[in-house]
Amino acid sequence: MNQLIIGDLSSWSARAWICLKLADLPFDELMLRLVPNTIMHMPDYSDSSLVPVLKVGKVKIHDSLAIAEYVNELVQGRLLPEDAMQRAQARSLVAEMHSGFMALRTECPFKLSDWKIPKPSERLSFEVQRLERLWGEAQTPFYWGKPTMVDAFYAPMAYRLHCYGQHFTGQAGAYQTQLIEWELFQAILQKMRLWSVN
Ligand SMILES: N[C@@H](CCC(=O)N[C@@H](CS)C(=O)NCC(=O)O)C(=O)O
Repeated sequence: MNQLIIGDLSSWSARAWICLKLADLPFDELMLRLVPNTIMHMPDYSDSSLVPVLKVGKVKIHDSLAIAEYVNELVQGRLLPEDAMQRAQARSLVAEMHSGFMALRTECPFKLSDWKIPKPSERLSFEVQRLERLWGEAQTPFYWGKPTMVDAFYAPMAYRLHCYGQHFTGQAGAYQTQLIEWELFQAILQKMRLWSVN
């Protein structure tokens, strides 16, 4: 059986976990407590010292985006929209989440409870507005109507913003609420809450 190695306070792990569940693929999971510098001494789990990692036999697929794309291939593309143009846009959204929003990541680290931003930077405000614009274009209940990897990638961000006191109104807010309440997101959140010491 494939094994997904994830971390207790890891939004990237949550994204990979949701993709596997969305694809309905069987897997075992191993949750590691993310104490700084521990994973680098656990090469059996992760060569990169980061989670998530999906172990498929002897092969370790690391990085949430690589796992999402691998899983998408296994289920004949079900994790992305069928339409080619929408698929390209969906990939842009996933890529932007994966490589962007650096101020949000730095100034608002992923937490499991409410938190305050000391003094938001200009860049952080821009990124929050950017998310509001993107999410304002979402369909309901999911970005492309049916759940895709876009929703898996944005769900932890929806919750993160909520924890930092940012809840959008209008369509962006409706989408944010839907992501937070999504049963797959709530399921991984509960696991992390049980496992985390924070
Ligand atoms: N680009 C990677 C980022 C993975 C990452 O940064 N993982 C963090 C947790 S969210 C980690 O493993 N940190 C190691 C540690 O805290 O020891 C991905 O998308 O999977």
